[in-house]
Amino acid sequence: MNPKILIIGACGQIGTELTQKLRSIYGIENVIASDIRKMNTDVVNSGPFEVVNALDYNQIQHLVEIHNITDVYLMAALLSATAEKNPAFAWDLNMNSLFHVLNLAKAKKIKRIFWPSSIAVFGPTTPKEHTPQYTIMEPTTVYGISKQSGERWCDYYHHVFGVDVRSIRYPGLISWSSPPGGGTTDYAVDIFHKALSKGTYECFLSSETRMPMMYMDDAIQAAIRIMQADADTIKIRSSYNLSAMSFTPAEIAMEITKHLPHFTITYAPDSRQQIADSWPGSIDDSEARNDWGWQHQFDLAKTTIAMLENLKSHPG
Ligand code: AKB
Repeated sequence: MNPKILIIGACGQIGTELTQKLRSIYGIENVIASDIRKMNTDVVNSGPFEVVNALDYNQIQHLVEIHNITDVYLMAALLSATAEKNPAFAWDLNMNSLFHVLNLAKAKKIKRIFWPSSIAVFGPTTPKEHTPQYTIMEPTTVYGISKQSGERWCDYYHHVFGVDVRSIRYPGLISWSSPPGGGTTDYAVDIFHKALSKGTYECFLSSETRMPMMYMDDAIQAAIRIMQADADTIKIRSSYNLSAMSFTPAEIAMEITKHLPHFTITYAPDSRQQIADSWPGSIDDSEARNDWGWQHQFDLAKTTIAMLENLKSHPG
């Protein structure tokens, strides 16, 4: 039987593409998109849409009941750079929206939850290269602290209450159809826009800052794959490491010049540099590959081609 899906935060960077993909797989009527405002016409006009505040348990419960929801994808969150500017609200949104959905599952009102975690759960004391699934985790950002706490609660709700929650630790995400929203990895999206519009880009991180990244198609594929997997193959109920590629600003700039030979990059690191320096350079995701068959499709070369082609054919 098809799941009946509610996406909370459907107008954000991941939610926008996730909504379209889930609608193409499960049918438009089976995927209810929701967000705090009607912020994205593609999402709002392509199927059922509800305005919901992710901090309001009663509103979410009402939607779950009237639409007979089985699966919730909770995508609403404040990302790393924005969270540093508003720590109290970031903690409130990132934690309490998760509790609401976990409690709905505990009360058996929904069957499955997808909740994204992040490489931000790691910190400066974590091994930097090939960061293992199980390792030292001392995040130094508000966002990282909220994601690490969220992971512990997911694991707790699974083991104590039998809640079927599934999660992955996303690296930086690169997408052309929707802008990123206040993260430290956003430069890897901005750079393509500026390369095409201006031929030059001033990067807010230093040239050698290596970070794990992923093309949005892979990120969406991962979310759907982990949700489709048999419950007993999901051995980790906190969150799975997930990896596709790692590069520095200098390396992505070099890749862009293969297609736009006159492109230039300059560097003016700001407060986001400190956040980036606290995160891993590369991730070991063998558990996700072994347990539920995760495989990425896009490396840096393929991502660069996809970004440039899609932005050229969909300007503005
Ligand atoms: C951010 O930069 O905050 C996010 C993330 C790595 O979770 N893209």
